[in-house]
Amino acid sequence: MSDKKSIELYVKPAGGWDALRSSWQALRDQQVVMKGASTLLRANQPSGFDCPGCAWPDRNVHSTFEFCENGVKAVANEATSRRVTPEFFAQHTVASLNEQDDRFLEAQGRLTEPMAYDAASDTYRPIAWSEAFATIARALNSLASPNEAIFYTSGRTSNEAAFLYQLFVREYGTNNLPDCSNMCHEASGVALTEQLGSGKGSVTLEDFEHAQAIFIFGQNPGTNHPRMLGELRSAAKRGCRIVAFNPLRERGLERFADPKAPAEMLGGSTRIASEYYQPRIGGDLAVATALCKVVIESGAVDHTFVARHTHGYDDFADSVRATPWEALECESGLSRADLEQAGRTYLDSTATIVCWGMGITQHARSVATIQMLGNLLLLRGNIGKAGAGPCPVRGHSNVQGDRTMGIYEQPSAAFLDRLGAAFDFQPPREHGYDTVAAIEAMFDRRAKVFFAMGGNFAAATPDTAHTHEALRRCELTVHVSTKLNRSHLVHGRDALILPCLGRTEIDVQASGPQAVTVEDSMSMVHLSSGMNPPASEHLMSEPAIIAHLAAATLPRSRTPWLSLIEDYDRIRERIAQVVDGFADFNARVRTDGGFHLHHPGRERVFPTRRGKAGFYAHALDDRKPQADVLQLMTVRSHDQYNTTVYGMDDRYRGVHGLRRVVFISRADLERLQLRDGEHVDIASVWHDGERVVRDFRLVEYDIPPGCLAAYFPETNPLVPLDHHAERARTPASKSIPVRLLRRSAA
Ligand SMILES: Nc1nc2c(c(=O)[nH]1)N[C@H]1C(S)=C(S)[C@@H](COP(=O)(O)OP(=O)(O)OC[C@H]3O[C@@H](n4cnc5c(=O)[nH]c(N)nc54)[C@H](O)[C@@H]3O)O[C@H]1N2
Ligand SMILES: Nc1nc2c(c(=O)[nH]1)N[C@H]1C(S)=C(S)[C@@H](COP(=O)(O)OP(=O)(O)OC[C@H]3O[C@@H](n4cnc5c(=O)[nH]c(N)nc54)[C@H](O)[C@@H]3O)O[C@H]1N2
Ligand SMILES: [Mo]
Repeated sequence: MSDKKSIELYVKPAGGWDALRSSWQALRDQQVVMKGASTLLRANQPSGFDCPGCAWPDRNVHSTFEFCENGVKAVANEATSRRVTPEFFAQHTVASLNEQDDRFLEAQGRLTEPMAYDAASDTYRPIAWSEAFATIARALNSLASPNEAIFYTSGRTSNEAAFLYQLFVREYGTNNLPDCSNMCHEASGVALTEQLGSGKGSVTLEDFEHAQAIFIFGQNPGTNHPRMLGELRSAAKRGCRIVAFNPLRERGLERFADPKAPAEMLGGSTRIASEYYQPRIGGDLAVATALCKVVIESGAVDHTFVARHTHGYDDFADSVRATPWEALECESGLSRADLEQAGRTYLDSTATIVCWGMGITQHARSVATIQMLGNLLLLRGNIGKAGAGPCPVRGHSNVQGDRTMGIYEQPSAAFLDRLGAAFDFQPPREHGYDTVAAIEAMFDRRAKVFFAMGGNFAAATPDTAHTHEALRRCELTVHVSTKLNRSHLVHGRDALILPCLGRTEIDVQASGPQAVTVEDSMSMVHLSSGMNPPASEHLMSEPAIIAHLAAATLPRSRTPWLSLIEDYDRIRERIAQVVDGFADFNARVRTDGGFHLHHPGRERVFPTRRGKAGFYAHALDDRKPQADVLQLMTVRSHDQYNTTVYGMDDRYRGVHGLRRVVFISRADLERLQLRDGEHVDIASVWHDGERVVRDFRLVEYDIPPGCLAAYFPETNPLVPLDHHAERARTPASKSIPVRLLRRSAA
């Protein structure tokens, strides 16, 4: 983590000593060495806290500590000994903080007291909690309609907090509950719900032990889900074929040295992907269609499964047969020989898991692509049997649970009926704003109050200049946060920062220390209890903040807000009344390792409108290459957690001390007469004009011609707000049409 700027190929396997060294460094940087070590031993353990790093499930609740470098970084940064105090805010105007980068903001440490923006001094000043709640209540109760308020959620929020939050928002009177899912796996939910009758993945960790093939599309587990590498390593060792599709050769998908395996730490390592294909950005719809074509044309369709459990096969098969190989090759960027090879690997396996991440969801055609992956699974009956099924790999540690608890702008009527009955009120029926619609509403002044339960809306969202203007037009912006971030600095006329406990911290309420629950990417629900003392005596828990805010805002509510938070078991009793699958919640979550939420697809039950799983035909795009327009994907570096920038390195991609880089192929460098190392501006090409970010260093890289990669959030200004997925409206931040602009010699 030195500040040396360099680019050099990383030839070692992922993991290994570098992962241990970097974890140690993270603990040292945050000065949490003593506390950190014991804190980490409790991550993802039955009596510990759920790692805030990612949504990958825990292997075995009784096993020893499962090492994860990026989990360590997430924990270390929450357990940091640095503090952002009222004195800090007094010394720094918001204007001066706005000149600092995201890494600086994060590095200041934990927020300690509620703060309110003071326009006269352009600083945040301390405010009492009661005054903060009264301020928000006044603002909310003076709006012409509850639909003028927006309530965002990021995916670290516990089930208990999420449940209370959506209840509060609906009692207040709106379904304006956008969340980070809108920018993340929304397309997976839309595609799978229509196709299979459930928006979640069907596989469990045990399935990884039985799969004969695992296909991985658009995902970088070495950085974003490091614990997944352990599963892939075991699978590879027993001969499971692992097939990766990614425009970049990601180190973690190629080789892994497990820090828990002594032999591998002495120089061995395991090859992960047995086949690695580099399609062009957005080429996966063509890849998945080609794989379906191989299955259909080789006569290997599981017709018994298809007849019994699916609809739509004939039309789908006709459309696939009619798609010419030339179009598939051209759109995917892969040769027919490669596509047929991958197809044969799929045919040779009797149990296949398909995993995918943001490289699939953040595209205009993401819903179609995911349904084509679903078609591929259905063709061979690869769902509802051991070792097979869809596996959308979620990001935030409780993003799936938040949705289960009702954080959703399009709630079902059945959910609202149960909620209204349990709490004796009439929930609003009109659907609310998703993330993109929320930005539009604030920009048009149809929304005036923006409240965020976690996250960093100003930095995570597309079209930064437009979004910032939208936030600044609000009358009030409020953020419940653990760390200082951009969203506190790009604020409405009035603004509040409400500091909360993190997941690693002890949460004491009237009845004693409390545990919360989370749901991982494979639908396991389990307890999480913090064990560090709170970063400051002024912090409140998220459930407590919501309960006090609700009590202040809704004097006529029949919900016993303050009693519910005295003992979180009471919240869980209410969840059990309202949310499907949570009967007997308190008892079941206290059994070993919690419980698994039923996924009907595991029994080959598909509760779609037709009562069967569906085949869906999707025509390919016909993207005509334009000479100077390239496709830019915005990805995460190894040293960041979404908008949180821990450090300046992206070790596995060989980048040190730099973030303003853009990866480009040698062919494009030559064609555009640019040089490796040269600095360029990047302009996105859109119907309403160009958006530009300045001064990025070109890095020659193994990436298909016509494709570029750079880091988010630096490149978010390039993502046009109306460039998003069909139906799911996920910003298409992995396929931004851009031009590279030569910088005039300064
Ligand atoms: N350490 C760490 N862990 C994290 C996060 C973090 O920022 N840091 N974020 C969390 C969150 S919220 C999420 S959603 C997940 C994200 O985890 P990922 O889904 O791995 O997210 P990205 O880094 O955006 O990487 C997307 C991958 O898709 C590839 N890709 C891009 N476009 C295409 C395409 O068109 N086709 C194909 N086949 N591949 C493509 C990229 O090269 C990259 O390898 O990770 C979670 N875990
Ligand atoms: N261009 C581009 N844009 C993207 C993406 C991309 O790949 N490319 N990825 C998208 C994806 S997948 C996602 S999920 C979103 C992420 O969007 P968000 O979830 O909104 O962003 P984060 O960066 O995860 O939020 C970090 C902040 O959360 C707060 N925080 C951390 N822990 C807690 C906690 O326990 N409680 C509370 N209340 N606050 C806490 C801290 O203050 C921290 O600054 O970004 C999206 N934006
Ligand atoms: Mo995400």
